[in-house]
Amino acid sequence: MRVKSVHVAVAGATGAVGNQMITCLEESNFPVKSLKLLASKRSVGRQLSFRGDRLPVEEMTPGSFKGVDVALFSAGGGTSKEFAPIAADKGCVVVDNSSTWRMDPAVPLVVPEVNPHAIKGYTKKGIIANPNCSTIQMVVALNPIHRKCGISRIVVSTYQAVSGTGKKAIDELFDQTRAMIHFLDYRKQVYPHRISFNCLPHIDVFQENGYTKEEMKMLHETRKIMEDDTIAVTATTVRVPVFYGHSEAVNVETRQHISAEQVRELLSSAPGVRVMDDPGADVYPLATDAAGQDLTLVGRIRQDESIANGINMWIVADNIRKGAATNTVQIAELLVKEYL
Ligand code: NAP
Ligand code: 12T
Repeated sequence: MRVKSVHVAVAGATGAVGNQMITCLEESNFPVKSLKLLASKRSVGRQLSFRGDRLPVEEMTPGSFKGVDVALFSAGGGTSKEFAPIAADKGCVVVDNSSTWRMDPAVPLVVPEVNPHAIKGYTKKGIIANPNCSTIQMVVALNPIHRKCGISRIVVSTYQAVSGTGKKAIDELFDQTRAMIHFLDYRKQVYPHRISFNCLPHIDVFQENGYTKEEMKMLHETRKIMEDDTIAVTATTVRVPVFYGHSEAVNVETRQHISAEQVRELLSSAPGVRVMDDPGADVYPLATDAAGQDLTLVGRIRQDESIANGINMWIVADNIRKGAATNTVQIAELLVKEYL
């Protein structure tokens, strides 16, 4: 079957995620007829490479989306809120990376390995939401277990890389680390405390219930993607001094019993997953294994011996790739192939 070729725009093309989106479009042989690169006024005059061409970065304005079929957004929540409806009005389908539209009942929230069928709901608003990075890698690994034996509760602690916050946070970890090892004064701009040689139990903003917004996203988004509002989720999300790759310690309680060996076997053939689990040989997934590739890596699979039906595991993925850009491009690929 010949896939039709489309006019694409990347909004936030100069950012950590937008830049990776351009790379993912190249790597996936996405059927791009033309590519428009959008960012703020500050970036006008810059050029970025795509398939051997140098393309100009343009300022995003309401007129930017005329003639664009698919727009991949990663230019911040405020920008998505303002521009996604404008783009959709012009007949463009938006795949949005911000948290703005994720819980809107008229907007599908999609992880292709889990709920690809939900994409068809794009027609309601012309917007499809890409989930939060920590949630994506968790549901890729847990959905096969949920389908087989029913997950009743998830307890998760995350170890999240600074690249999730964007370019400025990557620089902050680098600059603070350099200052520390040279005994110089360090500066804080992005995070409220020093991130180098530290762990901050604080991602996104605090809510009235004492949880952070990141922790609450893991509850609400997991239920929406897995299409099951009975799953209980409790999360503690922590920023660690790692550049790329989020790690998660996950405990699941299931309705039916499953052994660690059965989980290992189930996940060995699960889409988008690679099992790396050989403690005797010191094999378990690391952020450095995850960085630069698209699979969700799972290891340390073992029985939770404190309850009847429980499993513990360690889940790692590249937060900028599968956690953001890759998942967005995979959604757009399915959209073009099956629906446009
Ligand atoms: P970043 O590195 O700070 O990049 C931000 C991008 O947005 C830049 O291209 C910037 O352009 C552009 N931008 C900012 N204000 C703009 C405006 N008024 N008009 C047009 N473009 C504007 O951030 P990032 O890490 O790539 O993240 C971008 C967004 O993606 C985040 O805000 C978040 O919503 C989303 N995100 C989602 C996940 C996820 O969990 N799925 C993970 C990370 C990020 P200039 O270079 O011109 O300033
Ligand atoms: N604050 O898109 O700082 O919901 O790592 C993703 C990552 C929000 C989001 C982060 C964030 C999102 C972060």
